[in-house]
Amino acid sequence: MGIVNVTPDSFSDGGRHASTAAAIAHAHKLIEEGADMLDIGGESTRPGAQPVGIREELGRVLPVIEGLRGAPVPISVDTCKREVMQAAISAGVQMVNDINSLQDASAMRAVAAGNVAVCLMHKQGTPQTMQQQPHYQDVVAEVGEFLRGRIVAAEAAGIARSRIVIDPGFGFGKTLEHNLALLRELKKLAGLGVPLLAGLSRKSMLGALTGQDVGHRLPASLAAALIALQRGASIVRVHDVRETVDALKIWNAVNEE
Ligand code: PT1
Repeated sequence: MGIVNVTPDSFSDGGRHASTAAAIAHAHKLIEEGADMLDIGGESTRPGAQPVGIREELGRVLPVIEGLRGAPVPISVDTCKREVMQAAISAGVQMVNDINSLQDASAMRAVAAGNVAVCLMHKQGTPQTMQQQPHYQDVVAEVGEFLRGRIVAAEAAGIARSRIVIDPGFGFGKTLEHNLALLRELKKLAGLGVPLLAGLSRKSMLGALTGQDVGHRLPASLAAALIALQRGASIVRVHDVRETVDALKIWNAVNEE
């Protein structure tokens, strides 16, 4: 899964058009590099990020989704807002990636009615404050219990199990030790019986381990993606598609024997 962030272009006064065109061009580049799906997001959820209003987020992601109509890979929308989900579903996305795990009942209904896939992700707290004091007794058990509950809730709302993907939410209200425990024991989450998505690309846990700033975390990101796949992930959400595809070619070749 290739990441396409749609953020306002602070340099261009052409405003929306420049960032829309840049995001669509980037999406095409990721497809050419071998992405099997794309995740389009208009609201940052990294630690400390500020929320974006509905109109602003819609204005960012919808033109990109519309511009990608007919693309040869499925498109996911990264949002926790019901209005954005509905508009994106009408515009043809095949998946909703909700870091809030459809805990908003209207978001749950929108996805159920829309007949699309969904990624249910664990987080503790909200992006503004989640890294202040993450706390768990047993992070792997608690994340697993949460995700199990969300699968049950989604199925009860009419979302078929075959349309559900789960995600431990690396970096979302987790210390380095919590993130490492989740990666180490990812197999336990794979045991919940639905495909597992892992988003580790360029995250601060990799910076904490390597001392590298965000622009120099590609080697760490490749290692993390491979480890996640070896431990049961089916989808890796990454910025660097070409490099990740190459790494996976080695893993696939070895596994074919
Ligand atoms: C993710 C994810 C996401 N991550 C899914 N969606 C982000 N399903 C956005 C850091 O610690 O893992 N899974 N959508 C980006 N969020 C973060 C969080 C970015 C933490 C950076 C960090 O650096």
